[in-house]
Amino acid sequence: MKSRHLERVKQGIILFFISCVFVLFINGCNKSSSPTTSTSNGPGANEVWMQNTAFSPASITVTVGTKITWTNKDSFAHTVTSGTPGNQTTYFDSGNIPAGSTFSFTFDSAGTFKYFCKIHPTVMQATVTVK
Ligand SMILES: [Cu+2]
Repeated sequence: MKSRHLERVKQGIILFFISCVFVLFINGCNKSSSPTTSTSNGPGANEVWMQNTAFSPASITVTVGTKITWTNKDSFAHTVTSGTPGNQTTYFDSGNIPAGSTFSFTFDSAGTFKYFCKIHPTVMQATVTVK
């Protein structure tokens, strides 16, 4: 009786260690694959976020023909309007971009294009440089 009981305990311990190794192995796999899924932590290439009442990045450089997409990450509206607060130009104007929405514009000519948000002109000013 006693030896049988000891065998059961031994088997139990072995099973416990096997499952521990298995769990560690699974966790290790999840950890090693997480960097590839964490790429959505910031704006991607040719992308600008409107977040915390700011354009991020505030300065972006692209090549002629590139389409830039602005995404409104805030819970209120913004605009993407060419020019400066005192001197708006007619190159592009998104109108109000609601929370969670996007606006895209393709830059077909080289130059330095300043833009701003008409709702928050004093704090939201940025530049697109097209080469
Ligand atoms: Cu704004």
